[in-house]
Amino acid sequence: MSHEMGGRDVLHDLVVVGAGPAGLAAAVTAAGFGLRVAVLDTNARAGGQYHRHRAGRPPAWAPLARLHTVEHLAEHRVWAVERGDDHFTAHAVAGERDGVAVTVRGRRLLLATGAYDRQLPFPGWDLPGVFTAGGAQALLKGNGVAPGRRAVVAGTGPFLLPVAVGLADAGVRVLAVVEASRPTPRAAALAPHSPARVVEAAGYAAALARRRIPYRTGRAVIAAHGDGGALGSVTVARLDADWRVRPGTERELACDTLAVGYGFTPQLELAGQLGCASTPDGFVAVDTRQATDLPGLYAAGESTGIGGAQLSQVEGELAAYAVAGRTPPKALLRRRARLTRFAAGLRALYPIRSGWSSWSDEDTPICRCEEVPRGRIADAARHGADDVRSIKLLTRAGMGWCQGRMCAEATACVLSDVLGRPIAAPAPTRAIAVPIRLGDLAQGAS
Ligand SMILES: Cc1cc2nc3c(=O)[nH]c(=O)nc-3n(C[C@H](O)[C@@H](O)[C@H](O)COP(=O)(O)OP(=O)(O)OC[C@H]3O[C@@H](n4cnc5c(N)ncnc54)[C@H](O)[C@@H]3O)c2cc1C
Repeated sequence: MSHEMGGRDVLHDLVVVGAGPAGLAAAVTAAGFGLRVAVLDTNARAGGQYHRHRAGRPPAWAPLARLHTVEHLAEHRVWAVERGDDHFTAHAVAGERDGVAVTVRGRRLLLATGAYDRQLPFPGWDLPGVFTAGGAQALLKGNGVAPGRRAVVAGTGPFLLPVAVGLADAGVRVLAVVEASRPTPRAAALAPHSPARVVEAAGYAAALARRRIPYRTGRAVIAAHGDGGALGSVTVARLDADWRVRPGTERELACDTLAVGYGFTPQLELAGQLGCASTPDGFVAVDTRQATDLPGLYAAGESTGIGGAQLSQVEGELAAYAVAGRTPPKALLRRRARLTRFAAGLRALYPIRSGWSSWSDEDTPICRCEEVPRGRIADAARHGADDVRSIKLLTRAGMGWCQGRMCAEATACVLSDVLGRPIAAPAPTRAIAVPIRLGDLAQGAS
């Protein structure tokens, strides 16, 4: 088995999984305290989702300039983490093709694995031309590629704004931003908690206005229609307070691209492997030092709560103080408290309402990997399946490439609709966190 620098023989003070705002801020802060740090990330370039950038075009972000102070293991997919008596081991596969098994050990481990886009199924959401909002943005930011020519941006939350502006900047004609929620004037009360974010949002709003891109609230894309296999148009409808369609309000918009996102879901596979405690709403539970309930294990960023890049960075820095046994500056603690209040306020402004599940019909695919339609899941529920795992065994929903990351929550909602009581999507407890080949598994295990 081959190993890179940072293999079994070196015991780091801190191993970080995830080079986004949280992980990288933690890594460079800990390195600044003299700790030996390794940071592993799936991507070729550090920065995570917010600071995603193209080769040769680094964003202006201070921790990236200090990347040389840590051992940055790019293109390392961590598929398992283990806890020994006095250290943690991360098992990764390095490189895109013909992956090389790499193990990295550390006295402390920080999980900063972020989140991914949350999707709500509707007829046609599997058509070519329908992107997650984050996917469309990743193409623009990471590859400089515009996904199409005429786009609609839909879903809920402030993240739709940078996606729409990014598309417009890239020359895409953005027909509308379709926001399912109805943010109220109460939003103004959040401004003192994060003036920088408010200025950022105002900048996006001004950019939309300049380009005459309409921002429609209380509406959703409830269906996408194919034109010779690819996206040709979408149906936009007004919603009631529970997100059910107001009959007679449906309008069709011709477009070749739909970027759609309903917030974010935390990436919890590695935390699930170690069995650390979670919060009632399904995030990694941490204390004020960003420590989990397992000694030596820390978590920061979106995996501990959806709160934006600035909060993730502050949490990462606080985790580094804790790992180094230092007292954090009071200003940093105050900043976290302010940003946490801002994030909680935003979540309250953009909730997901249960009426969305009425947008899908019997034929709508819920699990796209295994092509399992809503009707088959409902049938299995009527035949006695009363949890997401039984549905998986009976219908294969959640058994494909994404292993339920995209469909587990929607499957639980369909089940809840049929059974008439709330059903929760199970927390991930997979022995293998990311798709790897059997050969990689054999190498890593030997
Ligand atoms: C697709 C997407 C786009 C976003 N765009 C914006 C935006 O434009 N503006 C905004 O304000 N917020 C945006 N957000 C929200 C955003 O995630 C941030 O608030 C911020 O980037 C969170 O920082 P983080 O460090 O917690 O996670 P991230 O930035 O998500 O970083 C996590 C890193 O961990 C890595 N990782 C995860 N699992 C593994 C593993 N098993 N092995 C190795 N590496 C792993 C990932 O590749 C990633 O680089 C976006 C979120 C997503 C999901």
